[in-house]
Amino acid sequence: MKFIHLSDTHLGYQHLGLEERKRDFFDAFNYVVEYALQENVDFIIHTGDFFHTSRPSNETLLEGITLLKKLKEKRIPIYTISGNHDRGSGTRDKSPLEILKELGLRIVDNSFEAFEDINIFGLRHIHTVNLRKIDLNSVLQELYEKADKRPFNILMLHLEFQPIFPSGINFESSIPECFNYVGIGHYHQKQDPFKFKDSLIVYPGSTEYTQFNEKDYSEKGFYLIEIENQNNIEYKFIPIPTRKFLTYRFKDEDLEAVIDSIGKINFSDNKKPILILKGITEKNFSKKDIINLIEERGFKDNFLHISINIEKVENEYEFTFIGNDSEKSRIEIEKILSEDIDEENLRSKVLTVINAINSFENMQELENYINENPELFTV
Ligand SMILES: [Mn+2]
Repeated sequence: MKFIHLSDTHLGYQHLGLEERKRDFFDAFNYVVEYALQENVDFIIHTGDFFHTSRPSNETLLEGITLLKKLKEKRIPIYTISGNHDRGSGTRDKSPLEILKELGLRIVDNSFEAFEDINIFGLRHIHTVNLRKIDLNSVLQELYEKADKRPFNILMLHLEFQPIFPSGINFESSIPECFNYVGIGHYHQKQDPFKFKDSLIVYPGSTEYTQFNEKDYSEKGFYLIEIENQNNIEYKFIPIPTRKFLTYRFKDEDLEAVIDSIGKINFSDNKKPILILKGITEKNFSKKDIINLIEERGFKDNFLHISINIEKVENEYEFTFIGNDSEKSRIEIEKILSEDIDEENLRSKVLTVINAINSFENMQELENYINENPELFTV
């Protein structure tokens, strides 16, 4: 038995406001679908955030339809759960995933499906604030009991677990021992699969970069899983050829040399890379000045997008928490909170809200999310 596990495809995400980036998210998902057809896998599991928003554009819905049609034609079932991005606005409207149900998408939100000798269980995303109020272990145990017994059991989750999310829940108290394979979405950086008691825990990460973090760089892709029996699960990470992000650093004295070396990059990819320039400067020059330098040398058009991050020396200690250094800022925030808020529950709630805010790309997205999920902000 052979299946694919992918996650967090964020279809429709117009990263950096660019049409090309939206296309990249489709291409990455399409790569997995084509791979599935070529390998003729038995089925696919997708652990949430299929779409980037609960209101994808018509164009994005059509992209989803295109992908599912290919799988339907080859009779490859795909099972998914609702992530925090695509779960819809509850009572007011249907989830966009419901539309794809007509094309064979199996939504396994708080339910289960059987595929031959395998049970596939799933839970929709639950915000960590609400997760703390329930006994997840019992919820999952009860779900397991509802299904007819089968020799292999898969569980799909889209939740925040420690240690990746320090304010999240832990495996020990939340995952019962009845599942052989626990596939987890939500965290966008892939992890090497590991054993927790009798379960294999697998985080494939997202299929494209929703933000690029050089420090925690990890390749994008998905897992191809082969089940021999309960005790023998083979896994292989299959990389997706995504658009490249190139990061260069400069100081005042070496800016020209750095720009020259950027001009010598070999552009063999069919997708233009994204250039990230990070510099520390004492001079008073702007991003525009650097773009002009690159333009003068005639290689501005080699890149899809150029992002410049200038840090003035006198501003070295300025603290901003939305940006690339999210890990550092999280620790800073926790420190500030622990000094200012005595009450443990309140502190953890504030931290969760800050973490949630951090995961949005812009103000509009955040506003939409708050409007669509008012229950998150009531105790
Ligand atoms: Mn996601």
